[in-house]
Amino acid sequence: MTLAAPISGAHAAPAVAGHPALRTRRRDSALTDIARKVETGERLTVADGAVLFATPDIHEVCRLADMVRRRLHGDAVFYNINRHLNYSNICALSCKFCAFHRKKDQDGAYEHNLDDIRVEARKARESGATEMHIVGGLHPWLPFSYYTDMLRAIGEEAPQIHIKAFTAVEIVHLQRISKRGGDGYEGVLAVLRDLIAAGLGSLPGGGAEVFDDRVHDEAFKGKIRSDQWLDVHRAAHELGINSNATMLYGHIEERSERLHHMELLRLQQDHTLSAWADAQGIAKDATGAVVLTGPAANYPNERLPMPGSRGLKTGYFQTIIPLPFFPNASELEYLPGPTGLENLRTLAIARLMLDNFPHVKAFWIMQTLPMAQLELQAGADDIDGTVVWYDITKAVGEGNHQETSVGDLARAIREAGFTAVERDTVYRRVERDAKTGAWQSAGA
Ligand code: V47
Repeated sequence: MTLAAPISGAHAAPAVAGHPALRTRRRDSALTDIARKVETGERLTVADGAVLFATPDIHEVCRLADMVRRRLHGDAVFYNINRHLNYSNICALSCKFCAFHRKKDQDGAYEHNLDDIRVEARKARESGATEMHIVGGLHPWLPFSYYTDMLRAIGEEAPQIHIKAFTAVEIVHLQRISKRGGDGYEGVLAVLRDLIAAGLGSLPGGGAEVFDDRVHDEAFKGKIRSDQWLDVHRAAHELGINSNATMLYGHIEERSERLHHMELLRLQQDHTLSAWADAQGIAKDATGAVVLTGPAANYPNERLPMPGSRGLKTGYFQTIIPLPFFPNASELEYLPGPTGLENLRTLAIARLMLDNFPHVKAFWIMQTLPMAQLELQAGADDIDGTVVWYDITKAVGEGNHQETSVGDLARAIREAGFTAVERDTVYRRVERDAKTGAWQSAGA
């Protein structure tokens, strides 16, 4: 039986040894220099990113992303036991991509009171969760004290749980309603200080969407722009807490705008990690790039920042989370949303471009678990957690109960060829008593 016809004529591939089926795969020569840079740990340019988006050789893009992912994390894939809590869907904004928001008297509008939140915190503790991930709409009349009381109530019910809460746009909203420290950067710092004192442990990556004014004005006018989003995270890092970053793609943005988004994140992270990189002896280029994804020889001390690392006085971006757009029930419902290949490629490119982000998360709720498994072989090292309830996007034909078990997550990870590692919110390994479920973070 002939498995593959040889390629002939003008497009002939160089002769390759081995199984005849291998001869059907052609390398894109446009990737040769990019592969050299990735192999040696040289930063990719935005122009390189455009080549990675344009190439038909998706296999090579994934291979390169997998190479750097293995340099950073070996065969470990992280998951956590967590609960997402959306305290209210009432929102002063009406972003076109969002199917979550409601106005006060609209069908389906809700807001949880502090007793509801205490119940959720107790359930989270009893289920062994290490994290509560809390976000909501920009609620027009809840006072600032609601938010600090919520954090304190969770701390009372579940003292060991890490609270990752409030996207940057919620922080700016809280700054406005609390009138803490004025409209500028000082005000952001003042609000964050109060929230941290009440129990906030880190910021989630939401609300970044795509850092571009055209896309902002067309799809989420009214939300903060990129400079303010970045400032909120800079302030959180300055105060010593970590955060994540998302990128919502596959709607009205161009691929070049995704690359610009990644470039802005990468630049800010260079500044944040600069002193730490000096203390680790990590060489920088003339632009001050802090590349963490090169070969082992480039890292005389620690390769990755961790809370308490030498020379690290601030928080930092831990993970990039590419979020594929879900059109269902949004004002942009007429758009098709990204394809599986586009999801794979975008995540792999995020791994390659964001060379100073320790982690890349394939959020299984939005990617789906089967897609997340593929992405583990294309740069992702994390799939988020057990989640339980999730209101922001709904899987087709299902409600907001979107729970998966640790067993299912671990099986998906193992089947993709990796070792499942339970982590806490700041990526320390979790040690758990198999009988009682009691847990502690390694090195905490
Ligand atoms: O900010 C809203 C996005 C985000 C849609 O930090 C949509 O660990 C797709 O940020 N289709 C919330 N996306 C989710 C988020 C997140 C999730 C998991 C982990 C972390 C983390 C953060 O979801 C929003 C918005 O960007 N979103 N609507 C939609 N129709």
